[in-house]
Amino acid sequence: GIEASVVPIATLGGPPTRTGRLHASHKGSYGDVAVVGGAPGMPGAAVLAAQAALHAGAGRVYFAPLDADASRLVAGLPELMWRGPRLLPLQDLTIACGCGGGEAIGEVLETVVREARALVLDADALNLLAQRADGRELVLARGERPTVLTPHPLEAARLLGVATTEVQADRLRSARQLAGQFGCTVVLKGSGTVVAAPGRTPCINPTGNARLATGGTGDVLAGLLAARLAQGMPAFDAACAAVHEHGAVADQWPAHESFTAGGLARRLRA
Ligand code: NPW
Ligand code: AMP
Ligand code: MG
Repeated sequence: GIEASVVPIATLGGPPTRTGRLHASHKGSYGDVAVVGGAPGMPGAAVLAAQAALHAGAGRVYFAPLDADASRLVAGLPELMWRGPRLLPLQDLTIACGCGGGEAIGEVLETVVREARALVLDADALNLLAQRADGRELVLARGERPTVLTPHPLEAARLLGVATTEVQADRLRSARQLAGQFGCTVVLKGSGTVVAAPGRTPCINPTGNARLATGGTGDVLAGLLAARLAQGMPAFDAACAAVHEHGAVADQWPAHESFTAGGLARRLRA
């Protein structure tokens, strides 16, 4: 008969492997991300977020484009599981939402915000929140759950109802104000990204450079952040880690290589 088993059976809780993942882990151990976005004219935003979530090591990535045309772009990403926005099992998923959502995000935003287990709200999802009289209540309604808003200065200005110059004049204060208003973690993007959350000392991210000033890098950050939340990191920690890593990849970019948001997504690691 067989006398020896030469490979010990690893258990969850054993030492991490070289990749930092546990031997006996499986895709269910690393969380699910659903990307809802990609309206007509900007399917790429949702594709970039989904690609970032995959490369950052999310266990499964569901893709719910708001424009059927996105199908042509996801052909190169067979790892994605396509769902209509209304077919997602939202309660189990972290949602990177509003990446290039356009007006169409309005049809699903409420369901997404009410049902998701954790939330990343970016771009048009934020613009829509700013327009809705009940935007604040919508986010606050579910209380304690990992939620991160990722506005750039103009999106932050829309949420606060002030001019962009006012946001930029005191970025720490603006980020804290938004965190207080929405009761969640806020990432105020731009050079020296600020991460703020109620009851936490805000952080100013030291990484990143003007290479990031190109279309789609914000969408990549949303996908990366969703992956970190899906992997179980608390919201504030996930936000700090994601902006640091996003900037560090741009800082370490090979000088002879052109920089694109797609290339940035592909360089992310679990
Ligand atoms: P300015 O020019 O200085 O007055 P918008 P968007 C300001 C999708 N995308 N510091 C700046 O204003 C997104 O996901 C799709 C200071 C800038 O012109 C959204 O859904 C892509 N100011 C949608 O497009 C790739 C700053 O804000 C203005 C700033 C629209 O999003 C691209 C832009 O804000 C894009 O991601 C800073 N650091 N950053 C795709 N491939 O499908 C921004 N501003 O009008 O809200 O437009 O951010 O392009
Ligand atoms: P978005 O405006 O949504 O496309 O997001 C742009 C991303 O690139 C954010 O993560 C910004 O913080 C980052 N970014 C843009 N410009 C700069 C810059 N000059 N220095 C550092 N980061 C930047
Ligand atoms: Mg953006």
